[in-house]
Amino acid sequence: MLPIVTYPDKRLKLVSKEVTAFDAALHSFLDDMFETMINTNGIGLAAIQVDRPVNVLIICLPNDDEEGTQEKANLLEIINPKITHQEGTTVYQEGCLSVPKFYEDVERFETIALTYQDRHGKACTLEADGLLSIAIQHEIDHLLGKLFIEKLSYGRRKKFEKEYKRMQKEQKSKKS
Ligand code: QAP
Ligand code: CO
Repeated sequence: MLPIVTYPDKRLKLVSKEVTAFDAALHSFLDDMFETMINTNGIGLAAIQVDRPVNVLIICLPNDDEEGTQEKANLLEIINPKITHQEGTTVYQEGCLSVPKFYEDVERFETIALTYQDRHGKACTLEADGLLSIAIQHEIDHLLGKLFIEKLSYGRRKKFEKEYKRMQKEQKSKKS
């Protein structure tokens, strides 16, 4: 388990760097990211959220049944992504492991196409829509140092800051 960096930590604002070494260290980091994401009930995680500003993100959507199991067979490991096409708009209530317990509607492109590399450095392409497209866009924003709360309207952002500060105060008083 790796510790998650949470808002308002400034490290979340860093722009991540390209990955050039597709070696055993990268593979064990990807495995640690997966374990961390599953243990924290996440469906997507960017490396910067575990304090590594490199262009790596993982996504594992739950099965579309009652259990909603996340199978490693469905894990997507996306390295050095580049969006090559984007089209349409869609709105979804997003959350983020780095902004715990807060969910708000965000507008994204409906369909995207991208190129990326897998854990071995192999060039891949992917077309995505639905939840996968939203998750990829959310995680690519992390690589650019952006959080979903930055996409909220002025009023909703103010409401978020107020609620989040109150929550942090409550957490602090519980600890001490
Ligand atoms: C990004 O988000 C995402 O607040 C991944 O208490 C967002 O995994 C992909 C989570 C929207 C698709 C649609 C958030 C877990 C997980 C929390 C996550 C929390 C526990 C968020
Ligand atoms: Co996030």
